[in-house]
Amino acid sequence: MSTALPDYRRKQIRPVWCPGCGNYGVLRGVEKALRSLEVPAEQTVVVSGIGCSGRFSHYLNTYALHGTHGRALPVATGVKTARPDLTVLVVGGDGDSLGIGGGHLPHAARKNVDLTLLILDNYTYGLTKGQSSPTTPWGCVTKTSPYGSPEDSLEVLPVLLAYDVSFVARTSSLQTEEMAGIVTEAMGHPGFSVIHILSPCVTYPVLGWKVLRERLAPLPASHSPGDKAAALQLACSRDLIYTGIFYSVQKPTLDARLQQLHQSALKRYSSSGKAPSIPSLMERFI
Ligand SMILES: Cc1ncc(C[n+]2csc(CCOP(=O)(O)OP(=O)(O)O)c2C)c(N)n1
Ligand code: SF4
Repeated sequence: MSTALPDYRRKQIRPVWCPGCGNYGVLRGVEKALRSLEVPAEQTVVVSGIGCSGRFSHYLNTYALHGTHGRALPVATGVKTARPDLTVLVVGGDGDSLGIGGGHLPHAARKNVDLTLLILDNYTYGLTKGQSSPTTPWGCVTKTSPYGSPEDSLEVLPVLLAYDVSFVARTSSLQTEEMAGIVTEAMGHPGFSVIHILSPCVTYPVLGWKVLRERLAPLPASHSPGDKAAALQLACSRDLIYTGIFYSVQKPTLDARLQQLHQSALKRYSSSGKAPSIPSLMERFI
């Protein structure tokens, strides 16, 4: 596939999201980021899970893998490990990334696999018509909680910081310019980067645009992304919902560690005088 840059929108497939859905803003922000990075579209793979957010991968003119519910991260880890030269973007909803797929997050974090995950959080399961999700706030009425949700919502950013994800940011569908800048930074970050994107569902509204307009605030200019304790404190803010880059540190990536292993295994074989071959390796297991 060869694509004339810098056009990343897939013209043949129009988004089927409801008019007014926050996901349109996310698509605009991501397109802007891809344009500013000028990553070749044929070198880019978007892996998505199932949900309205999962349809994201259809709408960009890149390679795409629309997999199963909750499994985008392990699939993307496989893609990146087999082809470290590719740029891999992962997209999932709050249900996909934090509910059914939530168990994959700590492992992507400890591997520091070089991926960017966008969590499109609308506080509900949009595709399946508005059930409560891990981020539905306590007391909210949804299809599965007609008397109000009896559960607390997951604190997304504190959880990501506790997992030591090496790049943690938050933005919203209202802020496509800011989002483009954050996505650009995240995709340039060597390691696992996660962006929590508040993106309202207008058809099953739990998170409303009004809340975003009233409560979003940029991180204080004095915040240093290397300061985890400060990042955690700001992530726990209840009144203001801060947006920006909370945390960013450099750690070895999975790919760099695998390359190292590869080199030391080759060294061991060459010092033994035997060339490594698949049959000689298999012999050890027979
Ligand atoms: C294994 C499995 N369980 C359940 C479903 C049904 N299902 C599809 S999407 C979805 C939730 C989607 O919510 P979210 O991930 O928050 O994405 P949104 O639609 O809100 O963007 C569910 C429960 C499924 N497809 N596969
Ligand atoms: S159901 Fe909600 S999340 Fe899904 S496309 Fe419609 S507005 Fe967007």
